[in-house]
Amino acid sequence: MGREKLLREDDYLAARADEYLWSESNKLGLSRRSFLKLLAAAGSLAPLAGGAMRPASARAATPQPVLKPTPPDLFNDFGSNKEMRWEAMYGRGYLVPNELFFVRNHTRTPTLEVNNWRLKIEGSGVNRTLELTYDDLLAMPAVSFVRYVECAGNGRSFFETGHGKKAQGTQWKLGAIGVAEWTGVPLREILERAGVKKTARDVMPEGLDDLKVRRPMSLDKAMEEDTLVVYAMNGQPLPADHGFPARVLAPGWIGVANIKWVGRIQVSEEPLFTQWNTDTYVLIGPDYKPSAPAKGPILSLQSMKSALELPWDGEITAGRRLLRGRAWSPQGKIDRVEYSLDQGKSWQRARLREPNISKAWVRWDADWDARSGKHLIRVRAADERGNAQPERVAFNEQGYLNNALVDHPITVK
Ligand SMILES: Nc1nc2c(c(=O)[nH]1)N[C@H]1C(S)=C(S)[C@@H](COP(=O)(O)O)O[C@H]1N2
Ligand SMILES: [Mo]
Repeated sequence: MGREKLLREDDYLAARADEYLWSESNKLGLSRRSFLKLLAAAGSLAPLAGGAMRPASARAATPQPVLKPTPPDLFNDFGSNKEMRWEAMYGRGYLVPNELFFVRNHTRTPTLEVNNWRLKIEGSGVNRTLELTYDDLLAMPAVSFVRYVECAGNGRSFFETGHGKKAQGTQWKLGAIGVAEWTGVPLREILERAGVKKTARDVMPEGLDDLKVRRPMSLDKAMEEDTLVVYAMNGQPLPADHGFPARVLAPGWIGVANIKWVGRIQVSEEPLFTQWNTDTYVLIGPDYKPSAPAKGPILSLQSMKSALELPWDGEITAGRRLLRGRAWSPQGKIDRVEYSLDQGKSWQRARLREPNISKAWVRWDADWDARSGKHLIRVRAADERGNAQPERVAFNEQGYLNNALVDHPITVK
């Protein structure tokens, strides 16, 4: 094949589509001709020539719970939940790229048509019902904040290690968290447009997914400057799996308060209850008392944690290396990170790297002369408000908010 210069967009796309056909047909063991026939039969030649290079064979017959690719080197697979592998963050920057951001779906990612999408604000707590289109939302003043979203169940699997009792739910290690730059409109602005009343108490965003996941927050939380209706993530339109066309961002609060695919926000003068604040996302266990109609204390804030950018129970080669990780708190900047190589007998201070953003995280590192053998690395963080990670956390049946210290196993060869 001659090598022409690909300077024009059209030529470039045509040539790439061509190369792509070749490689796909080779992979399938087909001749180029029969592969073309196959594509034509599937009616997929037109989008292919337009640059949307997706083979007919890649189209799944059954809908997947998560739409983006989640390769095993980046994610632990729990069906509709995909956990970020911490070692994939080693050698990256501050933000988690959209491709690597964890996904937590109660059911599955819906595919929504932006032209039909509306956001409705209604209820006894507003003077008028407001309906916004996507364009209306984009026409409002935008703000951006770097914040984390973390699942209330992050760290859940360590209840089994620490208490010998398995909590119900996805057995996350520490990868159900991500930090992104979120762009959108302050929820406060939207509520004010709807004439939010002084007597309003609860604000409940509702998703357009199968279960219509919804979860109230206090009016105070809804009115914070960084509580947003978000339509962009790390400079990209919000990906389908993360809530396209719009989601709520409720910084520092449990993951489920960050409602994806938001279609309605109910504002009420009465406290609001749903299964997501009476039965789930409440603490149930011997150390917790029910408070009707909730079966236990209702969760709001996440808990402070820290993690290492190392494979879990994996292998690394011996030598001088930078031990690296991140630490985060829902209540302020991280003030201190320490690590122990002897199960907490002695602690060394880690260096903190800029930026250090409240309700996001700080990157930390330390020099480590990794000698061969099996190691357990324990990390603990403290924030500027004087909160420190506890040694132990009381068990709760659904395994929420486990921020007890973790011994990270690693083998040095
Ligand atoms: N509509 C809707 N919103 C939702 C969920 C859901 O299943 N449906 N999952 C919640 C939970 S439990 C978490 S931890 C976060 C995860 O956000 P992510 O998938 O963008 O990482 O979304 C929350 N928002
Ligand atoms: Mo979650």
